[in-house]
Amino acid sequence: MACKRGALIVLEGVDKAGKTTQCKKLVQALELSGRPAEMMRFPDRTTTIGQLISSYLEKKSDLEDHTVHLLFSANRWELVPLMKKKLEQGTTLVVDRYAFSGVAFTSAKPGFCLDWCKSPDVGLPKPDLVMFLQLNPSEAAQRGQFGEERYENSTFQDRVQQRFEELMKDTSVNWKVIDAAQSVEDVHTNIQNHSLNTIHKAQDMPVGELWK
Ligand code: FDM
Ligand code: MG
Repeated sequence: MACKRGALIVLEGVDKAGKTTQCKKLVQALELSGRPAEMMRFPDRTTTIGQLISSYLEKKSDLEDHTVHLLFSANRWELVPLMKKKLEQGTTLVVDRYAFSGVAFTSAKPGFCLDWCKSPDVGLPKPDLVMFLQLNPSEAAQRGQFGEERYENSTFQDRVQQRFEELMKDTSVNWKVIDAAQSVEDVHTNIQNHSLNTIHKAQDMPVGELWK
C-alpha cells in the first residue's frame, strides 16, 4: 500500500442519541490532529435513490416495505466506490448510520426476519468499528419531541432498539456500546479514544466484507 488506509467508523443508535453531533465532533477532532477524515450519512438523500427515500421518510410518498428496504441498501452500494477510494487514499470515514440501521428499522416491521433484511447488505465494506450510542427511551424523551418523519414514534423505536440488541450479539462485528447519557464532551472523549485505537489498527489491514 502506497499510504496507510483510513478507517471505516460507524455510529449507530436510536433517535436522539446524539449520533450526528458526535460524528461532526469526531471528524473535527481527527482533522485537528492531522488525520484526514470525512463524514458521511445514510440515507444519503442527495442521490436519485436518496431522493426517493427522503420523500418516503417525509411521508410525501408511500413505498412497499421490501422495496424501500432495498432502496436503502442500494443507496449504500451506490456510494461504495467512493468510500473505497477515500479509504485507500487514507481518509477515515465517520458514518452516521449504516446497514445496521437498515436491518434494525425494517426488521422492526411485522413479517421481516433479520436474515432477509441483512442479505442485500452482505459484502458492503465492513466497518472497522461500530459504536452504538445507548440511551434509554425515557432519557431520549427528555431530549425533546419526535419530529414528523416516518418511524419517529416511541413504540416503533422500542422495537428498533430490540433489533439493534439482536445485531449486537454478532461478534464478527466490532461493536462498542457507548453510554450516550453522559455529557456531550464525555461521550466525545469516549468515541475519540475508540476511534484512535481503531485507526491505528486498521491501517495495516485490508477493508473487510460485512456479514460474509
Ligand atoms: N433508516 C436508515 C432505515 O430505515 N434504513 C436504513 O438503511 C437507514 C440508513 O431512516 F428513521 C431510517 C432510520 C431513520 C431514517 O433518519 C433516517 P436520519 O434522521 O436522516 O438519520
Ligand atoms: Mg431523524
